[in-house]
Amino acid sequence: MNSRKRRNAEQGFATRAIHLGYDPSDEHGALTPPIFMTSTYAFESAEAGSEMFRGERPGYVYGRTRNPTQSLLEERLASLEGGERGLAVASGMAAIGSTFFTLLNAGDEVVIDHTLYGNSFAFFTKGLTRFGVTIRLADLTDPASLPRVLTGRTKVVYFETPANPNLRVIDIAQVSMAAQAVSALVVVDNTFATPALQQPLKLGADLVLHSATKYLGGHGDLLGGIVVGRAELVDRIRGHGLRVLTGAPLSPLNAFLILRGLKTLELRIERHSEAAQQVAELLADHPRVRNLSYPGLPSFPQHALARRQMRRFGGLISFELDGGIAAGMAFMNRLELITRAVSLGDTESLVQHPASMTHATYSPEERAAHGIGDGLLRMSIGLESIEDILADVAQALDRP
Ligand code: 3LM
Repeated sequence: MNSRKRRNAEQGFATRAIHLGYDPSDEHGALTPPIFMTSTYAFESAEAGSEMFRGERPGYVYGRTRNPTQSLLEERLASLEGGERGLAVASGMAAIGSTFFTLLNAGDEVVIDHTLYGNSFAFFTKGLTRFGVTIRLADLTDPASLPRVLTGRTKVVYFETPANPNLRVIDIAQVSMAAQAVSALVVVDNTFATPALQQPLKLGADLVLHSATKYLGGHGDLLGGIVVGRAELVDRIRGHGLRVLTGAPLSPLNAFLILRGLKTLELRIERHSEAAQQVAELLADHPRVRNLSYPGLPSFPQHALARRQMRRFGGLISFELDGGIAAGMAFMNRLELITRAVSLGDTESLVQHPASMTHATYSPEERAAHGIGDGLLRMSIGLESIEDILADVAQALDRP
């Protein structure tokens, strides 16, 4: 490591997000890291290739497992999350798949919080259960419930905080302590908060994963996923889960775009959080709004925990309107600036209806039991001028 790279490792969050691991003098002075658009790598000799395959010689072999543009992204994300090693893959679901196919065997048990992104919930309850894995659901907002579902077979405890779509906040340190007591690994989906707001590894989690499609990329123009944690664990996920089982690497172009997104992550999250706080306050004062969830509101049930655990409260809000699903749909259709679309964390403000969209994988009974109301709406507050976002929400609420 040259001196510039060494210095990077000790610098602040935004500095590392912009510089860490890259020295322009290594690449003809190019300010921006190059995109290595290659699927395979030439071996210096036949023997060198064989040695690389045996892991006896460092170097790049084939793009399904490693690529230099990805490596830079992995190094930066690992630093921002406070972990040893990162792994970049094709999507958030690829991160979840590669991780769990590596960690689990038939007969193992996984504890999941009952509120997860719809396809993550389906991955566990409809996917892994086909292969002899038992899934136990828990309400992890109440850590006292955890010992009741942990058994000698529990391999992993998995949750999102804040959770998709209703933003429930889970105490990472408390859940990690309880899981450690039975030697279970804790895996946290940090997509909603990003490392700019919380770093689960520092609170006791073993692995953090992301849909990089959201805030990390930040511009709604790519799909990607990231896993970060101890080198031993992440190397296993790369060598087995990614290479052998999912075969879903991130493209070098998308690695480049996520590196570009990371440069403004801290700035963007500040602005998303500021705007969302203002929209949440507007909604809190409106007589037609019910079940409003935003961790930054003093009325939010876990506001004190959110304040302890998060630096700010992020860009997502969920709520229902008087009149339920029909009123919610009408509100969505009246919005003029805020775009009707799934996904989140983009520069554009987005609104969607979880029961019929992102969480349609839950049965109506599961949604009812897990606090995902049929009329619930989820907004991802973007980076447009805050007064324009507020005006759009206000007109859609008040127009008959
Ligand atoms: C969504 N979410 O609109 P990808 N973890 C979390 C997520 O929110 C998501 C993933 C993992 C949404 C996507 S729904 C058709 C669109 C907390 C995705 C999965 O595989 O990169 O989409 O990540 O809530």
